[in-house]
Amino acid sequence: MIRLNASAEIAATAAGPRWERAGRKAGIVHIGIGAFHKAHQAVYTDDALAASGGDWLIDGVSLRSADVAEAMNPQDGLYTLLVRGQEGVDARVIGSIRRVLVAPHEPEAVLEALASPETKIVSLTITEKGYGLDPATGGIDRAHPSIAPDLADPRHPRGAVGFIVEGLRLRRDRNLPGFTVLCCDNLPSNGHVVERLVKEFTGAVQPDLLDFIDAKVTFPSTMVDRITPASTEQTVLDAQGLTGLEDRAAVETEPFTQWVIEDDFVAGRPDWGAGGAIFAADVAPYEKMKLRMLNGAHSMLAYSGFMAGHKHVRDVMQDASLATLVRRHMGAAAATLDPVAGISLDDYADDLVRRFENPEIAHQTYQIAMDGTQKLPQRLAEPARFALANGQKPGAFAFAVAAWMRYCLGMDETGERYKLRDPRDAEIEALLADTGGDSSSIVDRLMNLPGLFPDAVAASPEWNRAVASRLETMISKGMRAAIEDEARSLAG
Ligand code: CS2
Repeated sequence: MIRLNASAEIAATAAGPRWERAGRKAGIVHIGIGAFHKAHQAVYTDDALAASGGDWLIDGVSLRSADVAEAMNPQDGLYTLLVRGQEGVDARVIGSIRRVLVAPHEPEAVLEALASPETKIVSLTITEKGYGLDPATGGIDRAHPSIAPDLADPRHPRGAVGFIVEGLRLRRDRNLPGFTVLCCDNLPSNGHVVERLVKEFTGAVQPDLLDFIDAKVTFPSTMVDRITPASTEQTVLDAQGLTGLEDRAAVETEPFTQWVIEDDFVAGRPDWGAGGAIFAADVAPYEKMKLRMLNGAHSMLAYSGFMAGHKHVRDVMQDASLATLVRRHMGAAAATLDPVAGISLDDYADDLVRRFENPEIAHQTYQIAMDGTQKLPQRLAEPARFALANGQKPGAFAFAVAAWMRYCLGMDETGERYKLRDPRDAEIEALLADTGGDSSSIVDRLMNLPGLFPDAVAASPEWNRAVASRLETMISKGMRAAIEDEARSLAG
């Protein structure tokens, strides 16, 4: 079998890019290249190149592992996107990525890409934990592993913020224009978050660069959405079956996709509207809706579903009681939102349920359960704060948080241990070491983890009782009983 690459007969497979790649330059450096970028922004960029052309190829950067580069570079950056819908699987070869750089192996090449006159946009998908955000202040965490080494040695960065700042310093020194920093992670007001981090970091290492950043760099916020499970051996086999070419970099995703972007670019952008991106003056209402309804429900069903023995989201949705709780969660989350222009929140919830039910997508509950401390504030704690302050019942959020706490115990109901996979897992384990399974002390300890819950929530007796009673059932009677009790209490 011929390996997918620029000289393979892709056109013969009917799946190949329908636009000319040769001679185009890269206008985008994307930090954190992985399955999500390949199933989302890179696809919009491929559509934009097909519709309107331009020098908008993407140079991807991996901050840690060489795996993506090793799979993609021998294929000239080409890969197959499998879209798994109820009607079947669609395969398409995406051509928008030019190459992948591995930052720890070739930091100079990454800096040169950032400082290239051709680079106009630096986009990011490095997950919530990649930013070095101090959750208690919203500013930089100077002790964070992605920040501390770069503060000490800013000319040789390792983390995303350090790379961006050093890249901007080089541009300023070479009299080049700035670029747009485009955050595509699930953080509220993600552009503002990154702007604050970049400026605080700059203030600490190179304060004379701040004027350049103020004048020449923008940080539009974006809301990104596409459910993208980790690729598996099956992804690769199905891609090969459909295109007839060997492809080690295939990814799979669902048919639904959404991208809402603040249109504030200092040096232009691809015609992403051609791929369906929406440009809005204020992305915050969309972000909040997605974080609280989609991601909040995801976290709830991931912790409770994992503990109840459901491996995938689609299995959770076949569990009638848990599916009821997913619906209830979306309704409670919707009640904390302002109206979103042009969107019916009821219809949005119906669509989410259908997406979660998609039998073709094997999205693991354990994958979503990862990094809970980075996800809970915007997904569960903020809507809980709103509910408590506005006389709404906090039960849906309390159930979700109790399920996360149960998960934090690190042992399933058969006695099997698993890894929490959270950057604060050691802190959590130490806090829970002597609680002896007592739900009130577990709640007490975890509610007071710095930066996780706003004071108004952590100090609310109503909230603490609501979480502790549910956690007590989860521990003493098991997750199945807790789910049934919760679903029954809604019916009654
Ligand atoms: C999920 C998200 O892993 C998670 O925490 O909730 O990755 C989710 O699938 C995406 O945000 C969907 O756009």
